Amino acid sequence: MVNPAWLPPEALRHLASRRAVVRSSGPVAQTVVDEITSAGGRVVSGETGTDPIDLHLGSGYGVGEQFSLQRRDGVTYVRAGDANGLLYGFFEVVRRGEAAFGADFPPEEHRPVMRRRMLDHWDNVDVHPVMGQVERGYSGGSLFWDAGRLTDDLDRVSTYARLIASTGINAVSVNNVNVSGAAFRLLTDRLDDVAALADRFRPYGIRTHLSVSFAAPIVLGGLSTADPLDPDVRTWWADAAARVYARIPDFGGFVVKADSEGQPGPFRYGRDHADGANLLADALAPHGGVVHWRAFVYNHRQDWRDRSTDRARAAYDHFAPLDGRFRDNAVVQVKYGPIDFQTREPVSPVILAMPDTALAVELQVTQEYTGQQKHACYLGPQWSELLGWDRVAGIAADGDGLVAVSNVGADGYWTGHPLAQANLYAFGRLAWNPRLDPAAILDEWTDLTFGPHLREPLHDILDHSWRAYESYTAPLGVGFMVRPGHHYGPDVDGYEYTPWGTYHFADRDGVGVDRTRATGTGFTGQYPEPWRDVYEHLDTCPDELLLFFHHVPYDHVLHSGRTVIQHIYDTHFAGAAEAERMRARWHEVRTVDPDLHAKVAALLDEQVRSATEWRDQINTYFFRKSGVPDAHGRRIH
Ligand code: GCW
Repeated sequence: MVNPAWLPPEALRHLASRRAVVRSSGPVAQTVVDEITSAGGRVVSGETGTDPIDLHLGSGYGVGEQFSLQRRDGVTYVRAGDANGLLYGFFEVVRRGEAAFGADFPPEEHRPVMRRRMLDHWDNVDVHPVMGQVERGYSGGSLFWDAGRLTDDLDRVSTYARLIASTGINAVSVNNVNVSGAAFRLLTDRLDDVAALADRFRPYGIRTHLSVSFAAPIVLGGLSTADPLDPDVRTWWADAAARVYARIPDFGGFVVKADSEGQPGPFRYGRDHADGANLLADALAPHGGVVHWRAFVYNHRQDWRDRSTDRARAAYDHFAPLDGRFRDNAVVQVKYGPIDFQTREPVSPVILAMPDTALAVELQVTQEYTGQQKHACYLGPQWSELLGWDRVAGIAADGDGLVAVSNVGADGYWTGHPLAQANLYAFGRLAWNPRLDPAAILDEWTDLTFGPHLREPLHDILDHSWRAYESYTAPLGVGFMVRPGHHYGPDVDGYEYTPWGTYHFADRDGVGVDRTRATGTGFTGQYPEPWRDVYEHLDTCPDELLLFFHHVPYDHVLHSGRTVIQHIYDTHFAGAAEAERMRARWHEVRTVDPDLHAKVAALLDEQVRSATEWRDQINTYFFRKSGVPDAHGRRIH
């Protein structure tokens, strides 16, 4: 049986024997009716007035996905804008539990801050020779694709749709942004597969999106060019989009990775990213679709000897000058940091630099650089910190929303590590409301999944797990130091002399990347005031980002009062010890399913092993480089 994640039958038990009225129609309203019925509730007409009711759900009270929730005279009312709002209101009732049917409470207004709350799957249709069925997937095979074919288990897709819709997700992209093999043809003769998935997402208010290749007119259409200004190319895309909408009328749109890590794009034709994005935006516009055009563009073939090229600068250099040139339905999708989903990065300056462009911020729920779902690492606090930036959280209002790479696969627990379900849940909730407290989100998830008795141990294990991961991996924002290729585990110099642009520049005297305007790559100049100066100067640069922005000697004293080298030793000993503490805490938990307990225990063993390896490789590396002993005389190899 598939693990019910945060919607086991017990999570809906307070609906049993309740009488509900549902005033709304269509597939999403039908989902709400089915939910109530399968939880043991009764959906009544409410016409006679003699039949007392407990729950009244209706849509058409305003526009959009919002809803209000109220308890009055012993009836709980959900008054929603549209059918999606109805569904979200229903799941709010689920989250409230018995309290939704207790004492009266005045109307509460709920509305999503982010307009589009999207999960991108990096699922390949074929099994990719290097990346497998899911690129950076740590949860087994794909939910959607099985060695070139559409999955036989579409019911599991429905279950997934239900889970993510309950958190507020309303868009999903079903294939990898690196488009290869049969995935090209999802746009044409394999469109039925996409339609079959869309049929499963639709009842949960989720629109289906597709990653497409910029070279599709050549590969699929037999044209000699994919030049965005070529009239035949424009016609080809317009026809392709029309065919998609004829088959899937509520299709969401395209996702495109262009001129990035070998994917084709407009540069080849001497065009820029606005030309490329607008080509697809124009094809989608008559049908109400959007293109998500990724800003993850950099030179992945740089010469490590070339100190003037800085990967951190690339997205801004390519995109910021294009602000104002993108169509309204062209969404520029920007990774949260300037490099690549590291444990700690400053916010991407692109997000702060394009006020006249619809932007979406991209996160990684899949833990490529945060333990690959072998380490317990609750990312709610990281995302919450990021969303504390007004411009990031505010993107919804004038921009487009939040996107994340999903961490789900064919695994029985959905997410590989059972506790990584919390990340999927938290992403949806933060996309709905970026101001939610990640600790409170963890309570919600725990209550639904296990019941409140697990709140305390799970807080003990997860609350600081992201910081623990940061402590035992690359220090002070310098990033990477991972094994090249698969990116799991330490390899301090693994990327140092490669073309990938992810360097730490450690030598016998110091470490870090000088990105200042004064003496470095000038990256700090991509930020507006006050950040361009905050990051530029050693006395104002936050400790946790010091080595992202500066190259400093090992005896540089941090704001914390410690030297850089002592900070490295201390945090690595502490981080690995924290992993051991997390494991010990889990062993005190007695009240969960034995299989789940054993699975998490085994993963925590691996986390402790891996954290110890990180600690020892990093500490040894820097001890050998610097020759500075640990002030506390601990064992360094
Ligand atoms: O983080 C990197 C990954 C690639 C990924 C790329 C991207 C889909 O290592 O596997 O490719 O980012 O975001 O496009």
